[in-house]
Amino acid sequence: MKQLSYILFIVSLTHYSLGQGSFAPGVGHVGTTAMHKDSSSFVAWVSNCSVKRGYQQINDSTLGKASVGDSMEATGKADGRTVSLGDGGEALIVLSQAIFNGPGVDFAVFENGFSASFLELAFVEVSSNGVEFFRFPSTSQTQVSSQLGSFGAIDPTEINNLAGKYQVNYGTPFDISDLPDTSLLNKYAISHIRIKDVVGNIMEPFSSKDQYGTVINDPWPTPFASSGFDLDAVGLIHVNGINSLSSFEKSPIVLFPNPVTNELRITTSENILAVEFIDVSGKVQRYEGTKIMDVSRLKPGLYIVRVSTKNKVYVQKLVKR
Ligand SMILES: [Ca+2]
Ligand SMILES: [Ca+2]
Repeated sequence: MKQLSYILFIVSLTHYSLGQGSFAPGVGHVGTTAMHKDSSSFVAWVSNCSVKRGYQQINDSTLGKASVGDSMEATGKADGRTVSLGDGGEALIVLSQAIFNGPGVDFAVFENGFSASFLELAFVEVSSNGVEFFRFPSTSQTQVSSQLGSFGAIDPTEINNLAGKYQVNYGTPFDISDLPDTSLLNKYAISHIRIKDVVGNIMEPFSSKDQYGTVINDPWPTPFASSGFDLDAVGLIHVNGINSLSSFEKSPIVLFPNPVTNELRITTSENILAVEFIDVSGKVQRYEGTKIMDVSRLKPGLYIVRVSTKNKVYVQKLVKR
């Protein structure tokens, strides 16, 4: 719900003061975790999306469902064009190549908020089998004593692990490490991402709650065709088996020998800035800029090797014996 709300927002000039909450601040402030769409961390963008729309306004089905945008608007690089999910609506992305829990954040979700404080929020969930989904543990410290209103302001420092924390062109990052360890989720082969609109209504039975059971206050009511979370794009950072990703060139990196015992060589015409070895528990060991390295100290097992050059990141699997 952006066009109408923009005008009303300017008129109402709602303010938020920085630093009320415990979490990272908005774009342009020290300590923000917002990721610009041109960040070289993104190695791919999701290429498909299906949407289950919610009602424009969950307590009044006569208004119909949200209808702005097509699910294709959520594919490709973030461009400010979006699909509106409606109250409680969902977007499901089936990844063409699985993503994995690498060092730091692993993917980022883009919305089209037009300011640092007009935010529409969504839960983010992932799955490695398409059946069991696990929700990132979210926190909202926004007051719950009064409904925010259709154009209410949210302080991003009061929001964590909810998509929509940051404004247009800036993704909200997610780290798979934040999810619980369970045999039902393979953090090295995440195949699905699901994004579910936070219903802003703070009253039962409609309210959405964070990981602590606290109600999440979000702009509402929303009697608009563009109601709810507006999904722009999902940028991927740690992608397994890069070769079949259309947006990625075939890797010119070769690791040998593979399996390796003592000395590993990396052949590439590019300058290597860093090499990281990520084991199945997510532990990272880092080597700086070298093409021949002694890996005899690595414990035997399967590793994901992340090779960073000036412009790209290449990912290959390696077996250590
Ligand atoms: Ca991670
Ligand atoms: Ca888009």
